Order: sequence, then C-alpha cells, then structure tokens
Amino acid sequence: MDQDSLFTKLNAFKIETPSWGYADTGTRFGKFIQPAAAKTIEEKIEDAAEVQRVTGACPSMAVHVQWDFPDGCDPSQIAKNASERGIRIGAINPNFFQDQIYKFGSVCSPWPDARTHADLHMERCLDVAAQTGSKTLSLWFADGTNYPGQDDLIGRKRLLQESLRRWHGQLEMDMTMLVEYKPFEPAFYHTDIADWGMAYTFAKHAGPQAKVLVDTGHHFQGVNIEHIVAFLLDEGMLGGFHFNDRKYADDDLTLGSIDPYAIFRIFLAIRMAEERHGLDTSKIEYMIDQSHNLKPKVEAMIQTVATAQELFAKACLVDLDDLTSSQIAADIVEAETCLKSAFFTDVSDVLRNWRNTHGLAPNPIAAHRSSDYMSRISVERSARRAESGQSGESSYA
Ligand code: PSV
Ligand code: MN
Repeated sequence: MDQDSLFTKLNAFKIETPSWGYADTGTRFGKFIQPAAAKTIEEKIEDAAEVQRVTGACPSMAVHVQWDFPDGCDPSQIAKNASERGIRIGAINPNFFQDQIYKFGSVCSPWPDARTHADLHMERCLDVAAQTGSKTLSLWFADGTNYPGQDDLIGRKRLLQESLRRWHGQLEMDMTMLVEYKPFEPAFYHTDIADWGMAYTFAKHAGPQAKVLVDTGHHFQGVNIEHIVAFLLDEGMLGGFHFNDRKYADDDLTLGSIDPYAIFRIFLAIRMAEERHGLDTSKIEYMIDQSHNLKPKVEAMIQTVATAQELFAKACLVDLDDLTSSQIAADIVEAETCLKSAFFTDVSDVLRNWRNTHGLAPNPIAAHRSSDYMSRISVERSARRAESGQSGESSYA
C-alpha cells in the first residue's frame, strides 16, 4: 500500500477511550490510588482531551452512566463542556452489575424488582444518550449463575431476549446497540451472554440496529478472534471492539502487550473484508476497554492508542496481491511470509510522518511526558480532593 493510501486509512482510524480507564481502579484484593487519577467526569474529559491532543486519533470518550452521570447532573451541559475541549461523548454504557439488587442478575434475575430496576436504568441511559448526542448504546451484562441448578437457563435467555427487543424498540433510528459477550466473571458457572454466537443471536432477535461487540479480552485461551471478526463482518454483524490484551482471562492489560501479532491479524481480517470482499467496515467502532491499575492512566491510554496505530499500519502493509496469489497457489509458506514480513516491518517512521502531516508531535508519549500535564493535574486534583474532603478513591471498584 502506498503512503497516501496508508495515511488516508490512518486518518479514518479513530479510537474511543473509556472514562473508566482514567479513574482509579483495582482488583478485589485492593486498589492503589494515584493522586492524578480522574474522579469526576470533568476530570475524565480533561484526560481524554490530553490523549486526543497528543494522538489526534481519539475524539470521543465512552461513558459509564452510573459512574459518570450522578443524579442531578446535566448531561447536555457535560457534553457541551466536553465538546469545548474537543471531546464528544461516545458509547453509553449502562451499569447492570453493581447495585445490590443485581445479586442474581439484572434482566435475567428471578427477582422482578431487579428487572424493573434495570429497565429504569435503561430509561436513564437512553435519556443521557439523547442529551449528550451519543449514537451508541453499549451493553454488557454480568448476568449469570455460580452453581449448576441455580436457575433456568432457557428462562433467563428469554428474559434477556425480551429486554433487548424492547429496548431496541426505544432506540432512535440512527442509534446502534452493541451486545458484548464474556465467557465468565463475575459469574463462574454460566454467563447469560457467554460467547459471540450468543451475542449474535441476541442481537439478531433484538433488531437491525443491534450488532456484536468483540472485547479482545473476553475469550478463552487461544480462541481465534480474527476468525470471529471475519465471520461477523461477513454477516454484517460486527459492531465494534473493546481493545485490551490478556494473558489469562479478562486482565485489562495494555493492547499488544502480550500478543501484538493477534491484534495485527484482527486488523488484517478487517482489511481483507473491505478490500477483497467489498464489505463495509467504516461503521466499526474501535474502543479501548482497559483499566490501568499500576500504569499512569493517561500515559497507558496514549501507549495503547500508539500501539493500535502501529499494528493497524503494519496490517496495511500486507501485500494483498501477493497474499492472494499465494493463497490461490496454495503456497502456504509464502502466504504466511506476507503476513510476517509486514508484521516485522518497522513503521515508526511512517507514523512519525503521518503525525507530522497533522501537526502532531512525532512521539505522543514523549509529548505528553514533556508537557506539564501530569504535574499540573496532580496538584489541582489533590487540592480539589482536600478542599471537598474527598478521598482520592473513585466509585469504580
Ligand atoms: C466487562 O468486563 C467489561 O468488559 C464491560 O465492557 C464493562 O462495561 C467494562 O468491562 C467495564 O467494567
Ligand atoms: Mn468490555
């Protein structure tokens, strides 16, 4: 691919960062507080704007309604303030897992009150979407059971199906509903949407605006994610990604920190779908879903975006003509070499040039580090916490 075509592709490659990735997060064993970690949505937007400043690729931020929009806040004002900082409110994520009433699930719970509670929360989420101008409703359910026999699997499936169909009916015509799957955690025996096939089926039952969301960390060891991606694309059912990496399970590790080749292959699958098969890949929503327990949060986000761009650019370098001829000739070694040589090509100069054409600093992490952003917000935020008597802890656990 020539440099102009690659630059055009990079221009269109936008990545949404998650509000929760800027907050203090931890594990069930504890949480390590960073004085600069964002707590309010205003602080998260400020961080998202810093990521956008140095990457030029992250104009929107996904939000988690329960953590980001406290009762009494004005979502339209929040969106307005965000846009003044160059950030759009992206995917709206409801929270169907944190409240005590969700002990046995949300929409799948045997408790009617839990299901009603979820419905009311969805009403609020749709209102936040309308007020912030968001066009994406991103759904993940922690629903599941912990023990064989705990509940009726078909009964729960039908409850979920009905809720999704009802909510789909409440969407504006230009909205997309994303349905995310995850094999386990917090449920350890069965999860109501455990894999892509279930997410696909639920999305199909819900209606035409529903698509599947692939969270790269939500697969068992060794699952071929690019195959899932290719399959969903061909079915017109791939809605978007939650990017992160994993070593064991849903580890929230930085994208590409464990298996960059896997992410490269996902980007290649998307490119093949588009360039070889003429499929529309322009609506895929690329989002990061990482919480950073140990790394400085803004820096971790910038590193993730830079890695995504690097692996995306490498996938663009695969010579598709060569690959096609090798595949037709069943020359497996040469076909694999097409992938490997692109993957091992150093694209740092190309990315530096691309950044240069956009007036961006050549190295986004260096640009962030050499600014006074971290020292400034550490001071400001610590002072703000001290003034309001808050601890540094965020509501996200
Ligand atoms: C669940 O593990 C998940 O991947 C969902 O996307 C949530 O919205 C997000 O993480 C944050 O908890
Ligand atoms: Mn996710």
